[in-house]
Amino acid sequence: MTSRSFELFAAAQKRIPGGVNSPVRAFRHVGAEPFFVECARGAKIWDVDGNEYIDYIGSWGPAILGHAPKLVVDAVREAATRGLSFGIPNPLEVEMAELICAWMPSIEKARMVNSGTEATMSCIRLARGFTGRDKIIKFDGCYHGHVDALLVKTGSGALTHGRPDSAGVPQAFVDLTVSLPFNDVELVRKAFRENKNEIAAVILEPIPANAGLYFPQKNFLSILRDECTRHGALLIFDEVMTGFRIARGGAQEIYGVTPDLTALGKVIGGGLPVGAFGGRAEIMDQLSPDGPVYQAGTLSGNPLAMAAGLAQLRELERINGWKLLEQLGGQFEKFARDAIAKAKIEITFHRIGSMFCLFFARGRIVDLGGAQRSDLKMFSKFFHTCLQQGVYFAPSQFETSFISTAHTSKDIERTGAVIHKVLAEL
Ligand code: HOZ
Repeated sequence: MTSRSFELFAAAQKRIPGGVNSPVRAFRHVGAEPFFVECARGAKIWDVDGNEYIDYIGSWGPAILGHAPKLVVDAVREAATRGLSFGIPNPLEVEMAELICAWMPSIEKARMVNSGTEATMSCIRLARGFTGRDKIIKFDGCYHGHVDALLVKTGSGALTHGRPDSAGVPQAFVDLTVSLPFNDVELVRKAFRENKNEIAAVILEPIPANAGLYFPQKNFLSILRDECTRHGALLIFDEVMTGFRIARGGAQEIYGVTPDLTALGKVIGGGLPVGAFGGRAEIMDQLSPDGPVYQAGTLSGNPLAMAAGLAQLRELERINGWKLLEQLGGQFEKFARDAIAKAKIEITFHRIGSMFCLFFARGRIVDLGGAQRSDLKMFSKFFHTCLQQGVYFAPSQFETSFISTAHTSKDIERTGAVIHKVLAEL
């Protein structure tokens, strides 16, 4: 622990619960205290004590072009000269909705919100309003923000801190949520049979990235699609992490499965607080003022956030960022696999594009149960030793790390050398 960070954290703990504004930042999973950031540029962050790190969090996903890319900062600055928030429609909201619909063809209409949590929460309400049903199927370890109905066997900070079911969520809400192991189609079919005509929606991260990172098995997503259609339920993809990150059209493009509704966030805000949700027009038209489902927000479609997101997404397309991220991810994977092959301990490495995770567990990991086999002590040692060497990975086994287009081959090479050294000594 460095001294200025130590002082700041002591002060923070007096006035902010747990000293943090979001539990994943607390470093408790790795038995430590967080460092405080002085500034961040490109792939690097510097803490308040002058330490430099190669950052593989990127603000938990938004910083796909790296930190503070000039063109995004310029776009925000320029938008700010015209006003910070209007509470009246502005042209950038239309541009953003058009871009989202063009890049993700399952979305015919989109609405902007301020966070991924709001996006999934709004999808659930809309699905209930559209179907006239109350129950939801979700999957163990999938995290969809801190929405009451979805804080059941959830992932991310709740799982990290050992409380995947939150206090404060009324039992009546929990009773409406069926949480199942990911990748188990038989249990999905059984749940539909046992809750006939009661399921409003199945919601999932098509690629779960909040309990580490694992993947849908062959046909899992298409079977979910068929089951939802057969039973009159909506299929909701939470692409807050994967949307516009792993491909221009997100996980739905990669797997070729069309959801009814999609929740988005992170990269679409370019680092400012943003979420969005969208889907088929007949469903989205149920929203107020056209329809009976209420959903609103003073800052929704905020001009600064729209300007930042549009600048980031257009630049990503201009440089074909997805191709570059795949190259960097491939390079990272090669270094990581070489180091793992030489290590004495069992590690399972998962990657898709610019998202990756090292599980300190052996064997196939396709669900939360698999992720929970990980050796958390070993993970913690790995995390700290990498941090000491200037490489910052997610401070929890139950999170995913991210590469940005600002990472250079040299950064990746240096990280590879660090992983190699650290794993050899574990
Ligand atoms: N969704 C982020 C990754 N699991 C966590 C962000 C947060 O909870 O602060």
